[in-house]
Amino acid sequence: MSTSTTTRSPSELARVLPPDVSAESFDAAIAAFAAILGAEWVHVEPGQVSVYDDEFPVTGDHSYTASAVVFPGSTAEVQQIVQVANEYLIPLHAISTGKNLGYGGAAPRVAGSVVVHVGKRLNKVLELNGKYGYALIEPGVTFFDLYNAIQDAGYPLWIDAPDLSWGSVVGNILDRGVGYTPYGNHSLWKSGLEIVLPDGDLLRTGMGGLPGSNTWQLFGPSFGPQPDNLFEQSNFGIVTKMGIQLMGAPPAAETFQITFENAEDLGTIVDIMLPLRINMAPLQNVPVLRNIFLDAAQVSERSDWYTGEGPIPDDIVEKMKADLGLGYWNFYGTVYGPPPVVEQYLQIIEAAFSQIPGAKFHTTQTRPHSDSDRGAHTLHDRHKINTGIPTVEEANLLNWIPDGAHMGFSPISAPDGADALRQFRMVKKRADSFSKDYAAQFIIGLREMHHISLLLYTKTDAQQRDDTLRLVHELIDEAAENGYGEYRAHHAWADQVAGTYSFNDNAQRRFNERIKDALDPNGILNPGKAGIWPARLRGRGL
Ligand code: EUG
Repeated sequence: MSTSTTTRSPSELARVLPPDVSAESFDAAIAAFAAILGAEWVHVEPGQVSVYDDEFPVTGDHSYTASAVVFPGSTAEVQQIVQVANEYLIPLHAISTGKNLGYGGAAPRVAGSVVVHVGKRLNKVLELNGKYGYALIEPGVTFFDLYNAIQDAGYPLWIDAPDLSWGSVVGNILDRGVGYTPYGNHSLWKSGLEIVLPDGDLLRTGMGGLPGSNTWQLFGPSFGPQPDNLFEQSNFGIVTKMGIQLMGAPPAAETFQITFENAEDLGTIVDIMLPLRINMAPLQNVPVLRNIFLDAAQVSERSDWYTGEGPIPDDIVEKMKADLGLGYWNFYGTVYGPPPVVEQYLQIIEAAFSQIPGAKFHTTQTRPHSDSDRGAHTLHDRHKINTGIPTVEEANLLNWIPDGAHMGFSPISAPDGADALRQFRMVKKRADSFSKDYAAQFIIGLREMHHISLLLYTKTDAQQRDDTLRLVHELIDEAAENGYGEYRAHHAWADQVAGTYSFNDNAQRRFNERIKDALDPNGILNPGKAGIWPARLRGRGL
């Protein structure tokens, strides 16, 4: 959790109460929380609570401001907190560590919610198993923590790091984060959950349901339905433990960078890529295709290149490419195995992409890290990420513009050249019209690509902030008109995104609401998260 100072001015540090809750009721609930946790683990001072504001504010008001924060020290305390919330109808907003930059940070969907900072005190690696390669962890364990625990134990196991490893492993998985080793689809590798349900009941999924079982983290399903994925991007329960399976370290690994000259090479790149990826060889990891702005922002600031009005002109883009030794598109991936296999896979990859005129192929060996070659920076950072080493280098992106923040626009694309080009042109055209740089990457799964645009804005500039939010709203609608949907969303556009999945009179929404109402009849847990509203607060325009 960030401890940066509040973005709210002192005069704004007023108390924000939840909907339908009187000050008396609220105070009684706070007293009950303090009786359970001890007063030190209940924060109500606006100065303490405001550090849970979205680090990247998307509005200028208190739409996403919490009223209090509580810090449970055990699963039993989480259950008791939930029971108090039911009694006083207090909306809770459970977070692990609350990073989730570009998607709302730690902030609740409903103003006045009480943040349950689950990971603050529940931050242990409960078990690390070298024989089978798994960990059982609590929500406060960050990617760095898990990495360090593995190093301390000396096991030849890897984590699968996201771009920024300062956040929670559990939180990342529950918001369907991605990583970049062969285990990059994080959702697939969780194995066994412990969950406090919205009425305070306690559930262990999978083999964890069988007393005395020693296979909880070995086999995700068990007998009967496996509900685990219902707890991702939802508000159906508070996860207090998670099993996660870990990749064994391979004998060798090497990372490549292929630079491609032209923006319009995108279609050919993707079409060459698919057959190499879909069978998990020779492209074994989750490769990424990043455009020039994303890479340039790792090592320079926008004002180093351009200080004029409007989007960065083409001749400046050419200068960036030349100075940095990068292409308009830059493709990064890693191959793993015994050294001869690594060597052979690299040769196949190089040969395939060399069909594209102007393509240049590098590895960490042929393009060493050096201060004089800034274009090598991302290659070496991706090598760390792709070989299980946590970093936070990608945060350099925020220095591209002053007081940088971003909103994430994240449609899924088929791994097809024509689709990639259509999505690229769609975002680029609208970004240009807002004088905003298209800084993006395609993250390549097996049969889909996450097309992530980091829509940067100066967070202290209200006009830029409001424009960027408008841009996101427009893009979601345009994408949906073309059959494209997002994989993840900030609270501010979750309802809109959920609304695009509208088949059969919004059957998905209706299904989610039926589950929500069955599990959470008082509507206390993360109301509105992922566009799922409980009956009590539905249709209220909150
Ligand atoms: C990134 C950012 C995302 C995401 C996946 C990956 C990486 C940025 C803002 O959202 O969903 C470099």
